Amino acid sequence: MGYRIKTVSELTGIPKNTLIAWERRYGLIEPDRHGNRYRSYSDKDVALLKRIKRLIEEGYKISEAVELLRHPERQPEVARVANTNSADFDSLERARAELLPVLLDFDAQRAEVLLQRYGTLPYARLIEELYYPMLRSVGEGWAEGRVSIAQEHFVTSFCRERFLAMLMQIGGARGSGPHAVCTTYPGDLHELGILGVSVLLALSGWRITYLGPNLPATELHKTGRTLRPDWVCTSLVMPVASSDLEAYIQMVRDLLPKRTWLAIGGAGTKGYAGPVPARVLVSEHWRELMQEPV
Ligand code: B12
Repeated sequence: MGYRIKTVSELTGIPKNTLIAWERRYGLIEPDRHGNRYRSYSDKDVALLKRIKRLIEEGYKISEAVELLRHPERQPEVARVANTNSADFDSLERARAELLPVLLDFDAQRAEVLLQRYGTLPYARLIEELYYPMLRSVGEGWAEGRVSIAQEHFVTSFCRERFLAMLMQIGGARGSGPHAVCTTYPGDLHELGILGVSVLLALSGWRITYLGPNLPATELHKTGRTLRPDWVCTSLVMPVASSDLEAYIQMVRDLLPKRTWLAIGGAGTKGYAGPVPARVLVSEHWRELMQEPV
């Protein structure tokens, strides 16, 4: 003789409605039905439900807990993310502390599992509080000889893929807001700053045409004439001589259609004290783009 649902609920601490919902949704436990009347649970069912309950308390989502019980061989991967309930990520510091070592181990598979847990967080938070700080710390590690070039490349391409996926998922190419064409300063290969900025603008409804890094100024001219965007956004990370930056700003400004704004930002623009013509914004802060009338 099995247990009735009321008893199972008391034994496991799982409400009756939840037991029924899980049965319908996941079918992991299908209790006997006596003459199709009431449910009858075995000891094995109760033990399984207690395990699910425990996994949820450890921080798994119900779908993950069910998956784990169906495929126990995946335990090592999923176990890495136990005790990291996404609701706890008020600060993404812990997420960073978890994700970075996994990436430095070149373990894309485990990184994916971790990301599923953070996946419920808004993209803006992931970019500004997880990916950017992680990239900065990789840069420090590289400069201090703790992070190899291969590790830096791996983390960078992982982040790049996420940013591009976000951009596509938001529909960055179809935004109905201002149109921005984004790239980096000629010779500057650092594209993650501007790629993140592109996602952040797309989240505000901007339409983004992302051209990748290292675009010659003359190409910007052609693209500007063809697309007639509201903004051309260039990122400069490596420091250049102030006179070079001034010449670039002047040339691009002259080449672009009059109505198009030029924004240039990134660590390499810090301290620029040269002239800033009309319809040019030199700033590290992407939100400032939204304050200019287009
Ligand atoms: C990944 C990386 C690379 C990759 C880039 C690959 C790619 N696809 O992007 C590669 C391997 C190519 C690379 C190469 C080099 N790198 Co590198 N790199 C980095 C690293 C680790 C991350 C860069 C990044 O993506 N940052 C992303 C975000 C976090 O930063 P951000 O660019 O500042 O963006 C923010 C703002 O500035 C702003 N912003 C950025 N752009 C724009 C644009 C607009 C319009 C606006 C409004 C705002 C805005 O928004 C962002 C968010 O706030 C940094 C470390 C670091 N601190 O950034 C080093 C770093 C930038 N590199 C460095 C160096 C030295 C190099 C090399 C010279 C190394 C070498 N000897 O070959 C080369 C130079 C290559 C070149 N010609 O550009 C140094 C630069 C030091 C310096 N200031 O002189 C750094 C700081 C590492 C370090 N700690 O020493 N690098």
